[in-house]
Amino acid sequence: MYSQGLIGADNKTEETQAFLDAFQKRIDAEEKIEPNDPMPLAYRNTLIRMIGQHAHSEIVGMLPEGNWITRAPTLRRKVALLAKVQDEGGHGLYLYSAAETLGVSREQMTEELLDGTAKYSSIFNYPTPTWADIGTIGWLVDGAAIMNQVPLCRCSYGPYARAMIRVCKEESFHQRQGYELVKTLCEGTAEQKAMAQDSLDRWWWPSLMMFGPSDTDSQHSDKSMQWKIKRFTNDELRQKFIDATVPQAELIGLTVPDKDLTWNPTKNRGKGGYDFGEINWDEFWRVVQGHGLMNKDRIAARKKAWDEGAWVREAAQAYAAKQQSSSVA
Ligand code: BYC
Repeated sequence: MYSQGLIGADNKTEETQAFLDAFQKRIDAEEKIEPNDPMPLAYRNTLIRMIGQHAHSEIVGMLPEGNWITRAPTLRRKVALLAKVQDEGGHGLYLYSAAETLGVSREQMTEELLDGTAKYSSIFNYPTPTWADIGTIGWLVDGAAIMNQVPLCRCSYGPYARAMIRVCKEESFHQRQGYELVKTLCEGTAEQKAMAQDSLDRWWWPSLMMFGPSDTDSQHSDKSMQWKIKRFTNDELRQKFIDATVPQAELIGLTVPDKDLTWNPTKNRGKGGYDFGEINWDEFWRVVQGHGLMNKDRIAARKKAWDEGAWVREAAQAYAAKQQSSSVA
């Protein structure tokens, strides 16, 4: 794989202070780090963890929405939903490929997802019992993803940064179609509007949790900021998301389910921002540790797909081996 012989990747090469300083100098100069460049092992491992988690989130994220493809109320909605779910599959594939440039295989990443070693976003462990949830996911979940991922287009690791550019363009479209869906429900019957409000009530807090633990509890943020993998902290991004999203809810006549939500004109260095209520961190950690409503179903679905796809992988490998031996001959 690409990592062979690189500094840090073999666990033997010494990472001297001079090497680490030179690496940081490249980062500070906004140079992109590419797969064959020397990099500290911790930088490599941070990216493998984060890109792997991101790839898994995209693939697991197809499940809650896929649940509604056969029940979309109109052909137009079905086409948009099919395309969106397919886009998420594509994002997963770019991201697995980006992680592979760091010397990890897709098989290994998948095994780690299935055995619980690797994480995926907490948000996908919530169920989608109503059609309004499809709109709310586009609006809030893709909205939160964009807030988090636009800065990742400037991530110091080249393959991740480049993958994010296309992903963000597609997520922006997803966010708009989701908001348009929720807006349509809000302009419909009283029952439809109530369905939209109920959906917002269930998804608001889990969407805020997508940004990760508060900065005081985030283990990886400091190092990731120093290496310019992350450009903003978890709390900074969460605040930006709240400030952008609350007016969108108000515009369509929905109420954000937070009694402590108040406009604070002194926040954000005098630009203003919302104060908001306490996030239920117990719930967050419970879900992250595998005890959310849908964790078991999600992993079972991924395991079934992986097991049932074994023959495809074997056939592809046999075909590749045959092609290679005939080109050698
Ligand atoms: N869920 O030190 P921290 C999408 C874990 S969008 C589960 O702050 P970091 C999509 C974290 O991994 C969603 N686990 O970590 C959208 C760490 O555990 P480990 C995916 C979480 O990495 C629409 C521990 O908590 N987006 O795919 O600095 C449709 C401490 O956290 C969560 C990305 O992955 C969570 N919400 O910051 C379809 C974007 N939050 O690894 C699909 C890229 C934290 O030490 N990732 N943890 O065992 C990131 O920006 C960052 O990894 C995070 C966390 C902000 C998520």
